[in-house]
Amino acid sequence: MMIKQLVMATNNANKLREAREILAPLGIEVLSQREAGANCDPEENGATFAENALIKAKAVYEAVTLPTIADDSGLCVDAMDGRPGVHSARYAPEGQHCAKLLEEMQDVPEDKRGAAFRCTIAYIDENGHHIMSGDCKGAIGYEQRGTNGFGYDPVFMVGDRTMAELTAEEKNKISHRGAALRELYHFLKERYGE
Ligand code: ITT
Repeated sequence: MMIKQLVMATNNANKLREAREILAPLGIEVLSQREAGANCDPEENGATFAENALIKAKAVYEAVTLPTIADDSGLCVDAMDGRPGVHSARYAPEGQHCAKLLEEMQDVPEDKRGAAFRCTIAYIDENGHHIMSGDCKGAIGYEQRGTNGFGYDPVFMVGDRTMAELTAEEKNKISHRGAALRELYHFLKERYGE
């Protein structure tokens, strides 16, 4: 039987909203960890997105024993050797991530401003765990633009707009999170049928 409901192990309301927007049309309801009765915030001390996603998913799965996903994601900037990467959330104090990144990138020329958002999803149920990933390639702009989305979206250019200037629907179609969650859907269909 196809899974109809998942718990998302996150304290990030924007990730939860996007996962709902992406999975609802596919027939999967996403409960927050709080709705499922878990209140977890484990230390994310893994060296990779996959390790951290699994740490978060396991903590909540142990509390709720319902099919659970966790998302570990971040921004990898070419000119910064892939930083901030797994440290994206800890790169700057709350609300200062975009400004700090623009400052660190201020002398980097146009053709060296490439970057990618990466998202790894860990899924766990009673049959074990599975890891999925998605990427979204773009470039770092020169100023913050747009008010949609969250995090680094106002400085991440896809074509001539920032991710924060896209509608939710436009973002979800091309985003790292959209790609990883659609892969999750295909995995679940393989494992559990239609
Ligand atoms: P949880 O661990 O509770 O899920 P978190 O916000 O701490 O929430 P991460 O540890 O995975 O999540 O850190 C992700 C970082 O990458 C964080 O700074 C986000 O703002 C940023 N990020 C992830 N996806 C993004 C997106 O779609 N747009 C902009 N920034 C994003």
